[in-house]
Amino acid sequence: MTNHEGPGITRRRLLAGAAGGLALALTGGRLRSPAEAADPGLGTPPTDQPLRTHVARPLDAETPPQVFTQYLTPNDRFFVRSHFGPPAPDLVAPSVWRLSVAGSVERPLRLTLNDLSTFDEITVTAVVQCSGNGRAFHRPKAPGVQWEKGAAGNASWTGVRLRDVLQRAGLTARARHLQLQGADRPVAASVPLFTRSIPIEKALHPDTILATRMNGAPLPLLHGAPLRLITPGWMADSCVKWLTNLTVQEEEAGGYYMQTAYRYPSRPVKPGEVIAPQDLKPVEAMVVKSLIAAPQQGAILASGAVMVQGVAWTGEGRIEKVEVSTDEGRTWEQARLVGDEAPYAWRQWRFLWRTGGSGRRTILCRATDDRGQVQPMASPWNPGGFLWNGWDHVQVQVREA
Ligand SMILES: Nc1nc2c(c(=O)[nH]1)N[C@H]1C(S)=C(S)[C@@H](COP(=O)(O)O)O[C@H]1N2
Ligand SMILES: [Mo]
Repeated sequence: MTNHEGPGITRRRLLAGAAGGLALALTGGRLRSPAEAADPGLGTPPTDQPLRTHVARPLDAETPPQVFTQYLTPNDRFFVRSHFGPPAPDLVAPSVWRLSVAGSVERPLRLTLNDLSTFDEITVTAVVQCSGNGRAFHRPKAPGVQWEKGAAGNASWTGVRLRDVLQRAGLTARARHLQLQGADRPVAASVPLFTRSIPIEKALHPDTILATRMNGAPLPLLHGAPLRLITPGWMADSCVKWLTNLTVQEEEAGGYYMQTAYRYPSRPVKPGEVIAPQDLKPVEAMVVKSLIAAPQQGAILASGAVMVQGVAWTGEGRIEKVEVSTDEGRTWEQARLVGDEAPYAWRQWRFLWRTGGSGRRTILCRATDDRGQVQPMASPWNPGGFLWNGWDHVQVQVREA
């Protein structure tokens, strides 16, 4: 596997970026005490780690990386992304909310939440990740919300199979794509709706679900209540929230959010290059990725044994290994994969680092999946700043014990 280095990106620049502004941005200038730092808090739930807000209205906020010491990301610590904010609550109240299934179907449906509860229930644990997660690390900068590490989370999603609902409606021979529309609306009528579509194969996949619950609790409004789509293994722009309309059709959805936004070049491109429309494909599957959850950026550690921990996941495959480097990528050692393993969830990992010496050190991690995808030092540049999966890095200060 090649290292997809974006043009002009060198390892030195990557590490210089890690050492500079990012360190302070992530710690807010606060450093942990040596006692705190020596114990990264294995397994202990985070207490006071609010989301980091990028945009207040509509809310775009990311999860601080230390929350990823937990396997499941708590609902109130799960990143929030929405183009227009949630619909007015009365539009999605159970008394008025309906799911319409229309288009190339034999029997159009209008389902209440009660109707949906008659289908078999299924729970899938899956990572939901914004396509723009890590956009802040692309060089040159790509326009859009400058997400760092936390526009992703791992949750258990409970609901019914989209396939079962579509089969009740009965697909016709023309069914190629499923268009998805939620109840959220832009403030101005001139702004396009967040209309998306997925290929019918993904819609009929037995793990694709219409979710009403998140981590065992009713789906929060910010995360799409009363109903959202979960496309396990795929980027979150397909996970339409506040879902009201399913339309079976021959073509991909039209409009800005399917035809212009959330597209990725199918060949390497240079920054500023004009890309022909046929060379841009919708963002679909996730790419292999790992993150360091502890120690935190900027931590002060007593020299000795330090437990490094994090998570790793990939789109349609499984995590084979996670490696850690504490010498700026010259040598790599394998981390231990621990905890639950489920197809679309992330895998936790741990690495016991014997620091030796003292001074400023950078911890790097990279994951490999069973399809031979290796997390690259830096991800290929693309105009949307999507699919960042460069090596993760955390910089710490090691002090004589
Ligand atoms: N209806 C609707 N669904 C949506 C969006 C939206 O703006 N409107 N944003 C999408 C994007 S880009 C992301 S990253 C995820 C975010 O899901 P979360 O807020 O539950 O983390 O929702 C997706 N579903
Ligand atoms: Mo997103």
